[in-house]
Amino acid sequence: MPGKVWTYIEEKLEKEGALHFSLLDPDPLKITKDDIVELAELAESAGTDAIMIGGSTVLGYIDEYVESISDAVDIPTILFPGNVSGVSEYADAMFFMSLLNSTNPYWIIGAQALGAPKVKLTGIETIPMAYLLVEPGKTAAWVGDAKVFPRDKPKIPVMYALAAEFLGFRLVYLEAGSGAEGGGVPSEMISIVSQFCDIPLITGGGFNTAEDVVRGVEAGASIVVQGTYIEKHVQADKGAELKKIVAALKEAGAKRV
Ligand code: 1GP
Repeated sequence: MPGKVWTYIEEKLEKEGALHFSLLDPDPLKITKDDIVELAELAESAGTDAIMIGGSTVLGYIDEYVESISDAVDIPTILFPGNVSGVSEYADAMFFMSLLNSTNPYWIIGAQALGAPKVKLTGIETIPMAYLLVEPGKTAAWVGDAKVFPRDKPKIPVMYALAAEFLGFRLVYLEAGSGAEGGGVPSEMISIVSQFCDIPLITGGGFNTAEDVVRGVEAGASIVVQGTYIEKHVQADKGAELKKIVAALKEAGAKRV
């Protein structure tokens, strides 16, 4: 049975056409707990629809960070685990992900099996998501042994996205990698994948401006994720620019309802 967070996503997508998710990386070498909580609060005030928590190199403290973020915001917190270490009972849900274009079975099913007993014990809501890495792929591609999709070959991810749909995944994530240059996944790739595939498309990696985000939605993405932008800019202007980015995304989304 679909859980609360999935129902929230589906209902909001139906009403608003597109959603904005903010990704926070709970890496104690990079950010303090107080700062990450402030970012989550600012992102929520700016209108983001959910907080994703995770990264490719999560180093300890995940529970403490996730619990503090979940206590501070009313919007859903969703784990975006980079490995078995990214599981925490304090989030509202988790993306239960498989990196389908990895060359290493560990990232396709091994980590999932090793993490599954803890996930079951926590009782956390799981949302099955196919994770597909596009050039440059950045740290996620290196860690995940991915055979990244070339940016000029949009038809290859279509095959993977269709396979994901037929395997029962609820979402397909086209990921260029955190900090990717070039404004995110190419529009043509988003467009062709979303045309052929009936499950919602989520995309991220390098979407830094309102223009990037609107381009993603206009190409066919249902959810656009911003991480680096939030980490670098939101504290300085207290989320004023992020509010404009989210508003621009919602305007583009409304045209699809
Ligand atoms: C990474 O897609 C996300 O998994 C976010 O990417 O940090 O480039 O926004 P950015």
